[in-house]
Amino acid sequence: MTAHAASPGEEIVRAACPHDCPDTCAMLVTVRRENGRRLAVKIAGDPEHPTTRGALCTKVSRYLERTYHPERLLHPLKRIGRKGEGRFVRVGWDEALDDIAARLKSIAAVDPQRIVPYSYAGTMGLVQGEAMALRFFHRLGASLLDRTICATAGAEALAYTIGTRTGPAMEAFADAKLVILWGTNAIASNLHLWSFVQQAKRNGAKLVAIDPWRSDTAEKCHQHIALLPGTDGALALGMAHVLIREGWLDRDYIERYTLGFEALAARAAEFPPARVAELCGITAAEVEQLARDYAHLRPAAIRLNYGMQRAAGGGNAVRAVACLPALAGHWRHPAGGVLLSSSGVAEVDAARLYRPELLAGRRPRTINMSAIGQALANAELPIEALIVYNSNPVAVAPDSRAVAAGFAREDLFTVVLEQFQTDTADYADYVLPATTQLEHVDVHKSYGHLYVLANNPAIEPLGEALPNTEIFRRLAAKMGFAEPCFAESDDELAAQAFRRDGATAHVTWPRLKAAGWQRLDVPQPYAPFAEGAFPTPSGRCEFHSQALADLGLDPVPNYVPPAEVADPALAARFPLAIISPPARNFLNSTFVNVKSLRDAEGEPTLQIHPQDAAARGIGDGDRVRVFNDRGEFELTARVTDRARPGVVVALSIWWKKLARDGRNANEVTSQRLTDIGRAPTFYDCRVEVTRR
Ligand SMILES: Nc1nc2c(c(=O)[nH]1)N[C@H]1C(S)=C(S)[C@@H](COP(=O)(O)OP(=O)(O)OC[C@H]3O[C@@H](n4cnc5c(=O)[nH]c(N)nc54)[C@H](O)[C@@H]3O)O[C@H]1N2
Ligand SMILES: Nc1nc2c(c(=O)[nH]1)N[C@H]1C(S)=C(S)[C@@H](COP(=O)(O)OP(=O)(O)OC[C@H]3O[C@@H](n4cnc5c(=O)[nH]c(N)nc54)[C@H](O)[C@@H]3O)O[C@H]1N2
Ligand code: SF4
Ligand SMILES: [Mo]
Repeated sequence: MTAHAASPGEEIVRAACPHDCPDTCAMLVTVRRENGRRLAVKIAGDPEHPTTRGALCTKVSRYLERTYHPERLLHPLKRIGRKGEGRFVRVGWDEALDDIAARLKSIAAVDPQRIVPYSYAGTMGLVQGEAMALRFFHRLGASLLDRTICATAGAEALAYTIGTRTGPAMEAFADAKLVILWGTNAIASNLHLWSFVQQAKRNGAKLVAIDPWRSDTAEKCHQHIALLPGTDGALALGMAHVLIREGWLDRDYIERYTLGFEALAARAAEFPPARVAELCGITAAEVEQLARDYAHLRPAAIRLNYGMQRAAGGGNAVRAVACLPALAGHWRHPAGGVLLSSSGVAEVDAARLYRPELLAGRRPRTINMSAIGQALANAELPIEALIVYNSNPVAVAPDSRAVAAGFAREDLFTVVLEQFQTDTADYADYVLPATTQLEHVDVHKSYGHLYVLANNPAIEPLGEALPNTEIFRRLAAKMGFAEPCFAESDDELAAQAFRRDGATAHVTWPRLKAAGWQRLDVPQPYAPFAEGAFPTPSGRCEFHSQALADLGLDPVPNYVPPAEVADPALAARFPLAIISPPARNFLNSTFVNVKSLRDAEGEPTLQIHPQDAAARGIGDGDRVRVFNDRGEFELTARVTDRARPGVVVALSIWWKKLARDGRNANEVTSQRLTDIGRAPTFYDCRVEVTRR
């Protein structure tokens, strides 16, 4: 802590941004002592961290406003109103935990699988994430949760293609000559990558955005290809078609380091630019030009983001894109290749951290979090208790009417660990107050860069809030779980987070805690597949995947059209596609209750193209109703050509209760899953829009 000397009476604490964002920023929190308690007075990005470079985004610059928010939950609460109504009374920790333990024991006596955890990435911290929680649920024998709501389509598609989740380092994007921002509004969702991309631009690189919507990012690129949602697989196969037709291939790379070129070539032959143009709603010239640039502007770095895998064919689309750098040989350069996630580099020591042996041979059923609405309605596999932490499913899970109906079940016992009274907390029997990142210990890896980080607590917990770990520790004690692993401290958990070999072999908790962050032990410069070495079964980039064939799936990337386009009757009744990508000032549904950020975002809006608006008599500023067979919600129309014809855009994820009609975009999204990875299809969704 020497480099950033604090003023007298102040101290600077090294912390990490906990949010579900690829940038995982290194933070410096300035703390002062007031009335015997520590008070955080300033939060900033660490200027020495190589990707944070001293800057935090607008959202987390407001983290103090969020931490000291007057509506922070500071005491355990017990429901007195109807489910969803949000009426609670304050209770003591012991009373709450005694009652919860009694309820869980009586359910577990019949079948512990009737108890289900529901969690995602409210914090990305490995300690406050699943460390104590999974130990607890494993010991209990509760249902397992398949955590699919964000990334599994892309993650599994990458696994079948390149064997892991990695790509060019974030910093290396500065050296690319072509940057393709493919389904990513980096200015909103990956700000620090964007600053390296701007460096590339200043060095003469061409920037191309592939996105149905003219996002802030697309607006600043040299070219924007506004394809229809869910058609990326066709575009990638069209690029492969042109590369192969023209012989723009790195034949040596293909020969040495790939598997199944002939099969891929046969598939790509089915995707001539004219056909691709029709499928994607773009021009054949755009396909040709993109392939030409990809072959000739070297190295080319593709930044893929998860937005493009939220459709029925999301897995195949990621696979198709992930084949491109091997065809053209871009992996040879540190600034070439494709980056969807870097989370495969630092490996969590899951066996030590999560203690699967506590299952003691039991094999509980698995519930897919993306279809929680269906799971809560399934009488054959009843769910009697839900324990929610680090997630806000009533706002974020698809097909929200079904989700809310499930949460409203009177026979369901629901506990929600939260920092705020969210839409989900309104349905809880007990709400348990959780600490924020400034109040607890944690350790982080990143899915965007190549560093691990420590989070030191800056202040004491506010009110009676407790870290998730401590809540599960106390609950374990009430349940009579006596294993020593339930007594471990947060520092002990942090020390067990990473494997002691590979890229994290040199990481020790005391050192990380003091330094704040450490680079992973990978070569610098980093070009993971310059000489093949793909961690796939064949050791090659698998254009053809035997593992997929063994599952009865198409072994070669194909174009799988959006499910709601593939159904012509449905597509005719609901002529518009809706996408609900991240709003810049929110992080999923986090920060929606921070007034300054909500004010910056304004109100829930629907961006609609002038033609589509005119056809429906909709003017800018009109209230509109968006609906399909699953549900409906209301927004204010923004008539703009940033939305392409046929596609409407509702930036998300609003808290339902902070929207005028008490609803959000997930009223219309479906519980259908992707081709690979069992993931949600938020952006594979057809609607009609009318003026109110
Ligand atoms: N400010 C902010 N940052 C965030 C988040 C947030 O909510 N707010 N969320 C975080 C999370 S959880 C995640 S998973 C990440 C990444 O989350 P992503 O959902 O990938 O987010 P974006 O980078 O905004 O990219 C989505 C972009 O893809 C476009 N898109 C939608 N459908 C398609 C499609 O079918 N094809 C193509 N090519 N593009 C499509 C959208 O118009 C949008 O511009 O961002 C993280 N960062
Ligand atoms: N329509 C639509 N829906 C979407 C998406 C979309 O683009 N469009 N994006 C999807 C994606 S990519 C994702 S990742 C999911 C995100 O879904 P979630 O992971 O549920 O994310 P958040 O909505 O941010 O909710 C996280 C909650 O965790 C709480 N929290 C934070 N830290 C802690 C802690 O330490 N302890 C406890 N107990 N609670 C904590 C926060 O207060 C917050 O309410 O949403 C998905 N839903
Ligand atoms: S949300 Fe992302 S960009 Fe913002 S501070 Fe956190 S890691 Fe950095
Ligand atoms: Mo996500």
